[in-house]
Amino acid sequence: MTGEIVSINIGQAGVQFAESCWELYCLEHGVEPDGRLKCNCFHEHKNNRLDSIFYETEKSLIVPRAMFIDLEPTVIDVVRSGKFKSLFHPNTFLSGKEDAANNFARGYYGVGREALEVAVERIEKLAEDCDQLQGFLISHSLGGGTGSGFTAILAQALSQLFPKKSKINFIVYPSPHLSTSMVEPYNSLLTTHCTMDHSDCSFLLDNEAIYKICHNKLKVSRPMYKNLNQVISHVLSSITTPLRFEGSLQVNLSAFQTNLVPYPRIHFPLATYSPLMSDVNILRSVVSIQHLTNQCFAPHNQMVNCSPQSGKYMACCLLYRGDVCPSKVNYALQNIKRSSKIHFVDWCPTGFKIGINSQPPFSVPGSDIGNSIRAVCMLSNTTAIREAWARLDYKFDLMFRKKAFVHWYISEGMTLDEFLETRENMAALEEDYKEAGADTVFVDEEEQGVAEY
Ligand SMILES: Nc1nc2c(ncn2[C@@H]2O[C@H](COP(=O)(O)OP(=O)(O)OP(=O)(O)O)[C@@H](O)[C@H]2O)c(=O)[nH]1
Ligand SMILES: [Mg+2]
Repeated sequence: MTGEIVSINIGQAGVQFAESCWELYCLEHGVEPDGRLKCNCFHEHKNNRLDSIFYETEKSLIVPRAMFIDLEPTVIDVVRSGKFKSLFHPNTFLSGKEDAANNFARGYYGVGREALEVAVERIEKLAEDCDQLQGFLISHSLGGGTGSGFTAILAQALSQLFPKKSKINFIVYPSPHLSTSMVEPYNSLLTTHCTMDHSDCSFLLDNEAIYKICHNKLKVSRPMYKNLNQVISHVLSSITTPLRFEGSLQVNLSAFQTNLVPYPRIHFPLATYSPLMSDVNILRSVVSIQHLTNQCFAPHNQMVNCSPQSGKYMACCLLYRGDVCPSKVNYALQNIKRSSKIHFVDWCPTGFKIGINSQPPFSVPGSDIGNSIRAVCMLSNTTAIREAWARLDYKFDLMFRKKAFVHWYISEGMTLDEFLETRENMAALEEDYKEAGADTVFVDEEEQGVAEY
């Protein structure tokens, strides 16, 4: 027993990609859309840790430990009346009357603050129903007003109420092509600043990178959010597999952090997934363990556009699932190390943490991603992720230099100082990554003494 996880999904992006995730989780755990179990064998299957993300009612219905929160009703209403309308408890859904209009300050100070109390009450209730709560998985966008501002106040509240529990964020990083507003760079950085000390580990899901995966690898001619969300659901499913299914190498939420986060602020690992192929291509290809492992180091399988080849790795966790033989994994990794394609920082041993779970990957029928007998998700903490922050910092500066759009934030109660503090903190984050990647300089103590003298 390693405890339960509560999933909190905020704003349009958070709610929509979480719905895709829950569809996949239900399939993997044998839960029907109406909350009944497909057959007893799933329930009795030792390895199925159904209680980690679901609870069972007195009528033997299976209910997700989840909250969907949005400041406006339309997106949540679609989920509430959709395929899974009978699966979720009515209290799972919390929506307001008007959204945060792409404005962090409205989500943080305005309409968001009014929704906070009820949201916290419901989350506390979910937490009370757990025997041994491990932590929270929080899904949201960086660019939306609710996804940014409301997530930030909620994160601060959760930190106070549950200081010891893990908080893992899955964050949609804005893409200029799919962007819905000019001010996404402001919202993104303001949230990152406000949640820096309230998230233990945050996975960026870059819509641009995922769009390219859908278009170039999965051959979807015009990818929509639905297609992007399917890719995201496979990544989240792999990351949470060790929490949801017993395996030979167990990883709980705190083990993730211990292995991936060398310093509290350096907590933005890069996720890479393989195989990303349609059903037809999977049938034609050999998805050997070596091939899957090599693909983890290929830029077109990354969830964030950045170049790890030009950065350094600080940690690497590979989570395999399905038909996977440990000796073949070791062999594949030896080959990778030998190829010297990847570089670790000099203060960290070149070790890989491996997780293997026999639970195979599933695909929702009709999904763009084919069914494979095995898959791997690599979570690596690389200094290259700094590029993603540098891109947003640059865009923030372009607008902020002219104070463009700033009055919308000020009129909701924000001050210019908050913008300045945010930007300073982000500059410091970029520096932190630079320092982490710099070679260690060993200073001879005697020499140092002479120099000082
Ligand atoms: N991957 C993915 N990204 C989405 C989805 N919906 C919106 N986005 C992205 O999320 C950002 C916009 O944030 P939203 O989540 O729509 O905004 P919100 O949190 O509802 O906030 P407000 O509507 O401003 O109150 C943009 O970068 C969009 O491209 C989705 O279903 N999947
Ligand atoms: Mg919205």
